[in-house]
Amino acid sequence: MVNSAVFGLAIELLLATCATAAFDGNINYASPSRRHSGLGIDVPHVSRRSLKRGAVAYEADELEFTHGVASGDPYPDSVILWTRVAPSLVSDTSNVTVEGPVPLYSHDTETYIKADPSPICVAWTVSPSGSEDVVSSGTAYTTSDIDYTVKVEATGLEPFTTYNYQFTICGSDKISPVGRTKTAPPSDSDVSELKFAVFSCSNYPNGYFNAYGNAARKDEQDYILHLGDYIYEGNQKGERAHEPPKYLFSLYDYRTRHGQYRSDPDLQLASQNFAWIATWDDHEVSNNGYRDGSSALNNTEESFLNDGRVSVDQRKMNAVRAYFEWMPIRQIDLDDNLRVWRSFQMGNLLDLIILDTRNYDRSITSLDWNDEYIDLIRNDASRTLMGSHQENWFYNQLSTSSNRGATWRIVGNQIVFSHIVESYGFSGDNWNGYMANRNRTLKHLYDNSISNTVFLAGDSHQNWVSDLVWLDEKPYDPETGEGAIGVEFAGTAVSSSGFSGLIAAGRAEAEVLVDNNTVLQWQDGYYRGYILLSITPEKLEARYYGSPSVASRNSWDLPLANFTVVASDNKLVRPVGGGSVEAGYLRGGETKPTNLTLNTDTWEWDIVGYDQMYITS
Ligand SMILES: *[C@@H]1O[C@H](CO)[C@@H](O)[C@H](O)[C@H]1NC(C)=O
Ligand SMILES: *[C@@H]1O[C@H](CO)[C@@H](O)[C@H](O)[C@H]1NC(C)=O
Ligand SMILES: *[C@@H]1O[C@H](CO)[C@@H](O)[C@H](O)[C@H]1NC(C)=O
Ligand SMILES: *[C@@H]1O[C@H](CO)[C@@H](O)[C@H](O)[C@H]1NC(C)=O
Ligand SMILES: *[C@@H]1O[C@H](CO)[C@@H](O)[C@H](O)[C@H]1NC(C)=O
Ligand SMILES: CC(=O)N[C@H]1CO[C@H](CO)[C@@H](O)[C@@H]1O
Repeated sequence: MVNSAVFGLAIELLLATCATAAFDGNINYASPSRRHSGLGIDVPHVSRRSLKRGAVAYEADELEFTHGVASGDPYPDSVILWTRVAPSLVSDTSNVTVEGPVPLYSHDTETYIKADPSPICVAWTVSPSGSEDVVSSGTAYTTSDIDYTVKVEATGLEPFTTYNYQFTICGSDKISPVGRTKTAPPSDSDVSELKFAVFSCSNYPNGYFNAYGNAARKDEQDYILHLGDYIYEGNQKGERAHEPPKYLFSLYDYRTRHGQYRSDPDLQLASQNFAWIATWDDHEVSNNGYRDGSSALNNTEESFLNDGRVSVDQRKMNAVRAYFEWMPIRQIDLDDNLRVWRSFQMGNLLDLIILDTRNYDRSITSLDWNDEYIDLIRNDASRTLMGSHQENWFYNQLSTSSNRGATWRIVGNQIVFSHIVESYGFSGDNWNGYMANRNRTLKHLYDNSISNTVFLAGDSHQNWVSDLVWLDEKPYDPETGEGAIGVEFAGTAVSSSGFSGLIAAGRAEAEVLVDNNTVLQWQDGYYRGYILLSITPEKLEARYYGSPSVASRNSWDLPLANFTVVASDNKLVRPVGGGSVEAGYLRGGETKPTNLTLNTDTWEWDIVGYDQMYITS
């Protein structure tokens, strides 16, 4: 006779094993790290909870795909797919109440059972574009523990191939929008061309995400790069006021903010149709962040007494966990101090080296109240922007990439690298605040004769194009570019404020900046926008696009300037920018606004809407 209690237990164990397998299908249960108990989710616990008597399942008609779909981190045979399926738009409220330090997850079973019915099951399929054949599929669970996000790795794919993907609520006909994505070329293949749209600094209340929408609709790029400040932690008001209406501290705060940003139709369109490769800058956590704090948060007892009631580390963990739940990003090795720096080998054409100059292991940065001090120590040999582990990896990546014969090294970096003095002096919050780290990078490139390195940067909300040069150490001729070791393309913001004046004043400011800085070839602070990089074995082209106003949702998309780098030249092609740009100031060239709706007598826009750049400034 079978002992029914034992039999029941066996069934339950069996169910628990199956359930754990489906939980494993969702990468976010290990988000950002299963080995950091305070950060990861206790999956066996969630699984047991769902098997308790009284746990109720949602019906499919109680659920929605609330925030579209997204994909990212393409490999030759796999890609990350993302969606969110939930009873409402609202993020999980487990940490809303903030009395004293913000709690991480309480493992109070009673709370969970009441708050959280059984896991939601989602099935996903991937088909080559233009075909109905399912070539990769699976199921995954999600629960409130991970804010109802679903993140899976679709494997077994063909390289450099466009795929469609879709999620379905298991056992129902409720489907997500169809997403489109593309795998990477194999590292040893010949690739004739790759195109990337490069974005940074998307501040939601400041303006509409026209840059995302325009690039997505033009549909030229293979992949999207985001160099950080994808969300902002502030509390701006206005017609696109921040949600929640407060500075972000708790896990709930950061999740809600990610949800608000991902509700934007232009961001949704860009997420749905392209594989993203993203890294963070400061605002994903807090303004002017570094290893031990940020401009508005010192790591002191004081921080528990203000309205944040949170330590620097706890706040960073909340931000990082929400980021990993909401972004289609791989977990490379988060047990290494929340590492996001990683690289992508894309054929023999290029290596994309993605850095974290912000949160990983950065020495103190400029925090407003300490700017004079930072000015004194910017040349201090002990200061690091990346921490020694990442720094060694970075140099190793540059060498390995060069040795394997990849034509280009594209450095996806947050902050401006070039030695540029601004009206107030050198920034302490970009590479110029960390001269030793900067010099070692240049020394590595020069000593090892590493060619074709192109730095990308965001963070500054303005456009800066420079030859990559070690001034005062190596000879450099700004006329010809002789002596440079590469190029830097720093890009403006999607919507964050840049130069706040009329377009003519922006050009005048740009002229002074170019005159003041030997390496700087083009500058423009007026426009919001993005860069479209087109890379072939022979040359790299950077096309800068500008949005004349983000005060409304519109499709105005001006080509501002184009730059070319010929392989092995290690400098911008002369005449730089073809000798003519639409905006800003070009060294030795002309600024020729060709758009007739711009009145060049007054330097103001003739059509309604253009005269206001931002919603708020
Ligand atoms: C952090 O500490 C500095 C130095 O004591 C102080 O000037 C600054 O106001 C503090 N910032 C915050 C947000 O508490
Ligand atoms: C340019 O340099 C001059 C002289 O060093 C300085 O006073 C001015 O602030 C600088 N302007 C800009 C925009 O960097
Ligand atoms: C970096 O290199 C510049 C140019 O040679 C030099 O002036 C500066 O002192 C160096 N700083 C450090 C910390 O190596
Ligand atoms: C001027 O720019 C706007 C916005 O991109 C565009 O709609 C319009 O066609 C342009 N006009 C000309 C004459 O190029
Ligand atoms: C840059 O190149 C694009 C594509 O060829 C072209 O449409 C645009 O007019 C060019 N812009 C400038 C400022 O030369
Ligand atoms: C589900 C969960 O962990 N909820 C907790 C969120 O924070 C409040 C206040 O600290 C706790 O009471 C809940 O148990």
